[in-house]
Amino acid sequence: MRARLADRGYARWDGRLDAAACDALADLFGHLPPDQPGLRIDPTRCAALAAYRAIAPTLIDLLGPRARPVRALLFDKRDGANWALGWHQDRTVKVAEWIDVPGFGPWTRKQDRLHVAPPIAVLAAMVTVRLHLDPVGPDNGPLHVAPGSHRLGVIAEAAIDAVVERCGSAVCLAEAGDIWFYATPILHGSARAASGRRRRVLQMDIAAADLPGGLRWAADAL
Ligand SMILES: O=C(O)CCC(=O)C(=O)O
Repeated sequence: MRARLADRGYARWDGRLDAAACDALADLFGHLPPDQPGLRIDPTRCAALAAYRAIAPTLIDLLGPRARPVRALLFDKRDGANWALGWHQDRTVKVAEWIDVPGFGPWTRKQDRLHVAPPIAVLAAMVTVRLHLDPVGPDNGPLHVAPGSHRLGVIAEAAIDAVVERCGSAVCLAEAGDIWFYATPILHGSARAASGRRRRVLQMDIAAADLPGGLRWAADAL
């Protein structure tokens, strides 16, 4: 896993979640309003899930003993809440307070949420995991990634097409219970799902390090 993640920037977990772990995850999706594609959930709650406990040893092996979820999102792609996302890097983290620290910015504040783009080294030290509750075939809005793009630092908008051309693209298909691991800065995107198909995913960003200069992950302040 470590070598695959370092080299290509993505890897499927060697195991698969069992039915009980999937059922507990499915319960989380009960809180999602029918027309809403995604929902942020409390990342500290995720650490208690059987699904998280199953992958915790791998995360600790990758990032160290302080590996913990710092952001968690439920995605439910389906009729009525379907979307496509073009190629992009996830560039922001959610923090507890605004403290001006060199290398951090720009800042955005929406309702109670404060996000900042950190130096790329912060993102490069993170792993993103996606836990799948439904089979994901080519027509079901799978994630596409550009292998190796996680090693290229911040990729300017204007350079994205050329990077994808150079790196190529890989499709992350899944069976129910599969888990994909990504280097957080990897270029990725996804297409709409075909009509009548559902694609539920719990996505978590995992970090082990504290932020510098007194900044705190929002998750650590919950
Ligand atoms: O799940 C998806 O379809 C895309 C998610 C994504 O690109 C993101 O969270 O940045």
